[in-house]
Amino acid sequence: MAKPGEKAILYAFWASSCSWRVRAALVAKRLAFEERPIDIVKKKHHKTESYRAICPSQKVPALVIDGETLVESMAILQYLEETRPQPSLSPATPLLRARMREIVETIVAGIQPLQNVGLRGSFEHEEEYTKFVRSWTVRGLETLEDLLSRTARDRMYCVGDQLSYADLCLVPQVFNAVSRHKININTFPTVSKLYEALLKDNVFAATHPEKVKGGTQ
Ligand SMILES: N[C@@H](CCC(=O)N[C@@H](CS)C(=O)NCC(=O)O)C(=O)O
Repeated sequence: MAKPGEKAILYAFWASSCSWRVRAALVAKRLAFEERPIDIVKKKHHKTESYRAICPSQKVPALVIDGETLVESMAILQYLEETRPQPSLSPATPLLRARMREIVETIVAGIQPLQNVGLRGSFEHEEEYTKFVRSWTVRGLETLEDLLSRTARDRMYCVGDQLSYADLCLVPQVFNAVSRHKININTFPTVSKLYEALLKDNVFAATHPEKVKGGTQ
């Protein structure tokens, strides 16, 4: 278990959007960490009792830091922000923070749970699952396009002039939409412009799933 001052341990799956949020936050905040792969697709490491002892929901991610084990990606991001405020991932004004949370909620409540790989077992046929996850992802992208066209027009980030939780949630979710769900994001011009620009940012380039795939970072 990582004690205060030691390297953090991130339990994560390379293709998981929730894992990418935390991986990117650790890099943005320049924190040393080791990634321990939890395969949630083929080997199903997350279904083991030993992983359940780490994360009761048996989902990724989990982060061991400061001698504690934390679960739920947004709780982890909040903890990192409160314990390591610089560089900040939260805008300075209440209004911009509200705008950031509008985007975050659209993704963490309105898209991610409705396309989670764990839902597959609730559908008899792959096509039903695919139709379901694609429709909720598209609906969420439509919302994001409207929200971001107000907050991010001609800007590099979702909200204001800094990287925030909103960006950390947006990039992994759009990556899923494109790579897993084969959604054409060109119909969402603000989303796609922001996504392409943010992918070039080191925080996302260094933590990209394709870079992490198959091993620890
Ligand atoms: N609200 C949780 C969601 C975690 C979650 O759904 N993780 C997915 C991967 S992105 C997972 O582990 N799915 C496996 C399953 O549901 O069995 C968080 O933000 O950490």
